[in-house]
Amino acid sequence: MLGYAESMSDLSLVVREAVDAIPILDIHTHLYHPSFGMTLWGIDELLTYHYLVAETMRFSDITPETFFAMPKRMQADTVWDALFVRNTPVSEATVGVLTVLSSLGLDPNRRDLTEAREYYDHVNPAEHLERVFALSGVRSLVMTNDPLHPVEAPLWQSAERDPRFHAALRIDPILNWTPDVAAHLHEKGYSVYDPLDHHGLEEVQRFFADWIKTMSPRYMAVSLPPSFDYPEDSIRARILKEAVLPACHAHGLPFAMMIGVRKQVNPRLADAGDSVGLSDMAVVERLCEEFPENKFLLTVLARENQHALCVAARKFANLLPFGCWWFMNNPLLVEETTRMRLEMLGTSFVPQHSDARVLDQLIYKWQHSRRDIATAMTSRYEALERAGRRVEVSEIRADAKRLMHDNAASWIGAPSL
Ligand code: HDL
Ligand code: ZN
Repeated sequence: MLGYAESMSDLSLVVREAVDAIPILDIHTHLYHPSFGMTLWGIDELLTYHYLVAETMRFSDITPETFFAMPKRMQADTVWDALFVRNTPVSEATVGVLTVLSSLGLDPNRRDLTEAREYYDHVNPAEHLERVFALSGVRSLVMTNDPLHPVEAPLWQSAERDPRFHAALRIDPILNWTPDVAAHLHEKGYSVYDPLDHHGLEEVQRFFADWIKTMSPRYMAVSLPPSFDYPEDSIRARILKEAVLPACHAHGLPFAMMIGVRKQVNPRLADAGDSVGLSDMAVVERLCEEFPENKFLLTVLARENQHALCVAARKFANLLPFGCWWFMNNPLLVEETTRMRLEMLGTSFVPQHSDARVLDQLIYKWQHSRRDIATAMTSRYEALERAGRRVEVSEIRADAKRLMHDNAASWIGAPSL
């Protein structure tokens, strides 16, 4: 269909088709190279995703301790019974599971897991991986890679790499410096001691340089609490200023900050035990101003911080908002946040990342997000129409390409489409 959309209903259809047609670059996930054998997948992992565990605890009289003592399959049965059988699965995480089942050709109306288990017990993992890429529309993705992880770190020496899986050097333990971290780096041959002195900071940079050489990451990343401040008289601020940002600049890597998580407010829930807090975006503005040669990726966890994030991005072109993270990844908030960003930043941001921890989640996280991003985009094209400005289909397609792939690709040095 050439030329501009004939009517509003055509417009939303054109936008939806344009967004759906773009192969996605998923800029933040918790998936791994297939050869690492670390990627979670299948119906039991889908159902025991920590979002669903938290929800199950609200509907079930089972204690977390009892739940976590169960075998994985029994945990999955417990979640399924509580959220999908005895109650209506209306939450985003439960609907997501049903989107995955439907997309795989399984019946989402069944009240049992027999068919799903039959599929997953017999599917060829490599074939399933390709199906997930096809059904989700993801062309490539960025992992979360921890050089201090005892299982993952050794795999980087020998395991086969899939070019669709880009690395991200995740440095939470380094920035949340402890004597144990110092001991670990020292044990690995870096003359690092606690407390960290100037030479130690140089050694931390050498540690980064070694892992950047090993992983070829697209960015360095960290999650930070709402209390994160800069400048401040802290070891975290020193490592950030004297090791992390110089290393990022030296290697041409963006620094991705994920701000607003309050860790383990309910430790009994394990991975489901983290919460959200309000962050101060002035901190981000100070970093962008002090380090104008560094590029920053930023996602924030609190809905209330999204507007200030947009304002900060208007002030600093070296700041790129990305995604609707974690508690933000719900249809209402994805649509609201994307509209806000379009209205304040035009198309100069990355609307979404999946944050997928389970391979199959790529299917629902992207099917749902593409729909909500397209709705937000349509609202802006309608504003153009009201202003008397025709919208060309070619413009809509170009915008979709920027938002769903090329903005992320250009920022992290991946090939554009
Ligand atoms: O720190 C992070 O990258 C977060 O995404 C955590 O992994 C969090 O537990 C999560 O899974 N959010 O969706
Ligand atoms: Zn994550």
